[in-house]
Amino acid sequence: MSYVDEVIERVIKENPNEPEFHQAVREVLDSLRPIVDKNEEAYRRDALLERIVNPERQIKFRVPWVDDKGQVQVNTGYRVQYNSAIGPYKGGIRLHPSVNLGIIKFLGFEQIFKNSLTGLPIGGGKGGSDFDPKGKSDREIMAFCQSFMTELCKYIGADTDVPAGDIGTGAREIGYMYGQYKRIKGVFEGVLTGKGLTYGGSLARTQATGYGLLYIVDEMLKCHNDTLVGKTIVVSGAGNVAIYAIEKAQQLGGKVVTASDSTGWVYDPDGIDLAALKEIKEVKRQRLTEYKNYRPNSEYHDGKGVWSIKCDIALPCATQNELNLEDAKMLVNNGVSVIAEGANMPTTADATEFILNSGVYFLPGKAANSGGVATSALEMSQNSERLHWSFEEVDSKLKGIMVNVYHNIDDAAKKYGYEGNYVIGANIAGFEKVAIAMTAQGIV
Ligand code: NDP
Ligand code: 2IT
Repeated sequence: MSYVDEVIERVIKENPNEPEFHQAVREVLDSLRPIVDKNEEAYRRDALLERIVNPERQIKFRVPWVDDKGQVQVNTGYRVQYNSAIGPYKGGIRLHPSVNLGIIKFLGFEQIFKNSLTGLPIGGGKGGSDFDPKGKSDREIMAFCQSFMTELCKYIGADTDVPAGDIGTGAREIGYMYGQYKRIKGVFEGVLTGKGLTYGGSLARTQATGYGLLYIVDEMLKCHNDTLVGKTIVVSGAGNVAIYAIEKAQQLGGKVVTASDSTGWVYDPDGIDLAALKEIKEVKRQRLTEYKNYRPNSEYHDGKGVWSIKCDIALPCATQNELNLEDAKMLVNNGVSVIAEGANMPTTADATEFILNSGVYFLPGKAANSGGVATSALEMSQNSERLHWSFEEVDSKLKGIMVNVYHNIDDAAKKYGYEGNYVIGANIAGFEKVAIAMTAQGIV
């Protein structure tokens, strides 16, 4: 049996009931075959793959808090500190009822290679809780965030582990967590990113993941003598990533016709009204059903369905496994030419394989959504030097980083004989740097 297959088998056996984690490990390790084949003896001797699939540390803790009725609620908190070979652990905190250890491990594992691709000195980590922020009052959100941080603060720090936002964790939650960290530890430091602009946050971090997604798509199109101008774009999600992907897509001349949330989706043939979407989601925290009140010509549908709309470019920006084989077939039959992942692992394994075989350009999440964490690393730099850069400065750095990520994954794919396969390119390019650092640092 090949080394890669041995390690995949072992991961499945030792981590039962964690299908998303298995999926992420399989996707990465499958892509690494060309580089593992070349270095098999040294990697086997050093158990490099066994070490890279095993988190350095995983922390699981109780999060008790009191709701508005005086009832005590208990959630579970997690932080998986996956790999610190190239920098302090870095990755978001997901607050969603579907969170469990397997979900956090899949996200943390992906984060190692994503963070490496940015070219910045950040290791991989992820955290979260099965807490559901939906329908909670501000006070309940604060109570949860304070309790979560009361435990988490023992394990993080500006030079050890720097969490940030993800699904369900935005500026409000980061603010409450930061306040509690500062109160307990007594230090004002860059321990979280995505902070508010008045207390150490970076300009353009809010926009960064969505903007970065469009910058990398734009660069890829440019390298294939094409542009975003006049393209019809389908987006899923209506959160942080989706909103700023829509904004940049519109600025670059594309027409975005859909958005979705966990209850339904909207189709607006005249192009999404971004001001309305921001008002509904960022200000009022309402459901997408409200969108029709702003745009009477739009359609609202319950459930999922954005992938049935004919488009040139598809941008999944909601959650894992939201684009399956059936969806991929619809997109390809309708003539899609680019699929780029704003979310983490939104495309199922069989859908990814089908897309790669159909000649559609496919940019995997660890490259396509890396602008968010890259800008978090820029926030860390600003915090360390106690300076604040302008929006233009951060945005232009972000753009440069995304252009570099594209060329790194494109070059790696070519170098190993898989031109145009950006899944293989991203996994190999991300892995190479981490592998060299781990080897240099000895058996730790
Ligand atoms: P938000 O919480 O801001 O938005 C998430 C969006 O996806 C919401 O519209 C939400 O709908 C929808 N959604 C969430 N879970 C589900 C589900 N199970 N089924 C259907 N819809 C769902 O999160 P972000 O925009 O920050 O994150 C979106 C994706 O991007 C995630 O995969 C995240 O890991 C990834 N990502 C985020 C980065 C960041 O900087 N924020 C960076 C890189 C990747 P509803 O409002 O109804 O819950
Ligand atoms: O998945 C991700 O890259 C994020 N949620 C952002 C992590 C970060 O540290 O900014």
